[in-house]
Amino acid sequence: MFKTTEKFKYRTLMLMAALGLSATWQSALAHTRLKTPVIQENAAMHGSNYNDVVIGHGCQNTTDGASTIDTIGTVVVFPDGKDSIITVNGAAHTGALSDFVTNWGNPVTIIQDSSIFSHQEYIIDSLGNKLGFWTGGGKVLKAGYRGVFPFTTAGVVIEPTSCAKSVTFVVAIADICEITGPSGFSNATVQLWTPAVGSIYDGEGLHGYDSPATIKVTRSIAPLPSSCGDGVDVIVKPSANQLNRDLRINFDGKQIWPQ
Ligand SMILES: [Cu+2]
Repeated sequence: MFKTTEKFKYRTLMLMAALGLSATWQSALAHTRLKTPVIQENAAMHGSNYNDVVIGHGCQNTTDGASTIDTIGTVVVFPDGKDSIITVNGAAHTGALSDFVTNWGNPVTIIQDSSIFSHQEYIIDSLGNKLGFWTGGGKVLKAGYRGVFPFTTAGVVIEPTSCAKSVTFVVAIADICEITGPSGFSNATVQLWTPAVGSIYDGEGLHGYDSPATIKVTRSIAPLPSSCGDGVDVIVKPSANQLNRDLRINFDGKQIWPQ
């Protein structure tokens, strides 16, 4: 039979074990991600899907590596679909994105909101397509708190004659804690949730290395052609060229991050 003190010790140990487990589990989940990472095709007139970028934690201090540094802004960029890196069941695809998606080009709409950061602005290509956005300034996102940054994605329609059963878009996100140039990127200054495609934002060795957010569009309108068998999974990543060009903050005509 347990004495009271032994019972207490046992319970404390079990509680500590449980807390340890949940802390590990939470930090794995706490990377910056999209709140809704899987959606269906959406062909409705002006179809859109409401979503959020969720910042799970700030930057890490150099003393004990805990995420105690506030976030001052974030940049979010979707693949432009022009020079993007496309794989089909893991194998490189040399054709165009239009082989699998009929209407990619202008994927992002900002939902106006200044509850955390004061500024929101689109990242556009030379044709005015909205490929992403940045938000920053005003208040900080305090370390230890989560931040939710709303936006919508345009409805995605999978090419009906293709064998794609899903198309996953890999998103590049930078959560900025301190403004630096690329040589100053560290766990204390930025959290890079980018695919490692050889851009200046790869962040090799840093916390979020090659661990980007994704949004997966599952086929839900036209049935798979019978010749497709089980169908294929398509993954679309932004190119290094695109990230080097688009993953930045321009404000009043001046680049303010990275610098
Ligand atoms: Cu993390």
